[in-house]
Amino acid sequence: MSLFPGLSRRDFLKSCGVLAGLIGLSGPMAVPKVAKALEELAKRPAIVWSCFQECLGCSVSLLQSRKPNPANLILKQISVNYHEGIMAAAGTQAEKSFRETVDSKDFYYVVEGGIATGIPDACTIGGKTSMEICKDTYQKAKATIAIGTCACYGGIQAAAPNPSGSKGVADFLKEDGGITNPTVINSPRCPGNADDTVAILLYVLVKKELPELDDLGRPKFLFGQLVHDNCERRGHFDAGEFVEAFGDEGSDKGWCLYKVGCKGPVAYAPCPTTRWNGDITWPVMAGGPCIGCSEPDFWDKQSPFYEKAPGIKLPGDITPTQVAVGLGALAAVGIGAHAIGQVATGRMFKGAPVEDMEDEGSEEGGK
Ligand code: FSX
Ligand code: SF4
Ligand code: F3S
Repeated sequence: MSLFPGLSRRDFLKSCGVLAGLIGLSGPMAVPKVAKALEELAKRPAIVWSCFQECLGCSVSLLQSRKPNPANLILKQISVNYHEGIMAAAGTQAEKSFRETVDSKDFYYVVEGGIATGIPDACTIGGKTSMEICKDTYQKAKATIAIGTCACYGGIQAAAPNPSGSKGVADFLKEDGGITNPTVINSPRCPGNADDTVAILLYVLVKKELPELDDLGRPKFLFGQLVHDNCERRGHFDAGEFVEAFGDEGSDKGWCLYKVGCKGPVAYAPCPTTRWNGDITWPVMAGGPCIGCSEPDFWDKQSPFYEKAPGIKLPGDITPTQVAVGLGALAAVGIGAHAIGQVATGRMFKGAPVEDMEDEGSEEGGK
């Protein structure tokens, strides 16, 4: 009998190909490797999923992924032994499942939501605070993944004045939990994205190692590029074609949203490629600007949401003299024509060119 009921071998291998691409595997062995890992998943590794200070959007995002979809494929194969938001069990029965799984030390820990460190009692489950639960469970898990910006960096609860002292898991463990250099894989975006969650789980299971993380704890294979780098409206940015006000002619034509507040040039996330609602859409595609939700403290640092991100140089801002001098210098050190083109249009060095740091407002809006 198939390990994946309802899925033909052909569709199964097709999904394996999609997942291999997501975690950066290529070559003839990529699909067999992923297939083997998924078949191992059929033995149902255990997940403990905590819901702390959040809106449950990350779980809903995962549950509403489209069929057939890699997320569904994996969810059917994982034993989510404990999930406060969606499990059928309640009370002592739920507690029992939690305790047994955590004590087995044979599980992966997923955290959704911020940790209440200022008012610990602001978030309690079964009489224990989020601080107590998170630290104890982290110490026993095989790996810990923070899903959504709340679990990564505190999220909306952490917006000034942050009354509950909300923090992301890694910051809490380090600053309040007494754990030096905690290892937490951060998967931000508000809400967390289903394909990111699946890709990270699969990466750990297939490669048997943690992905390389950036300085904010995000896997580089997912969060290594700016939203701006892969945006379908990027051609309009480069051509200087901007929406000046919502509902104008530029809006109808699908032009760039930078001038109405898009923070794509400062937000590191794979939104144009791993999207929402069954992979159908993402904020910019739906006509709204990116508000930089993949970045720490985005509620405070990326707002006002409908005003331009400071410090971004527009293509038309580059004078002919600057271009000539810049290209001459690059040619002198032997950089190829393609690379020169990327630099001239701002597509190298992580996307948009940043203006001189002394420019007005340049301290805000960045990472
Ligand atoms: Fe936070 Fe998840 Fe934002 Fe919500 O539950 S990342 S508030 S949309 O979705 O934790
Ligand atoms: Fe896309 Fe926003 Fe960049 Fe414009 S500024 S190209 S809308 S990410
Ligand atoms: Fe968030 Fe911007 Fe992506 S708002 S979901 S990082 S497009």
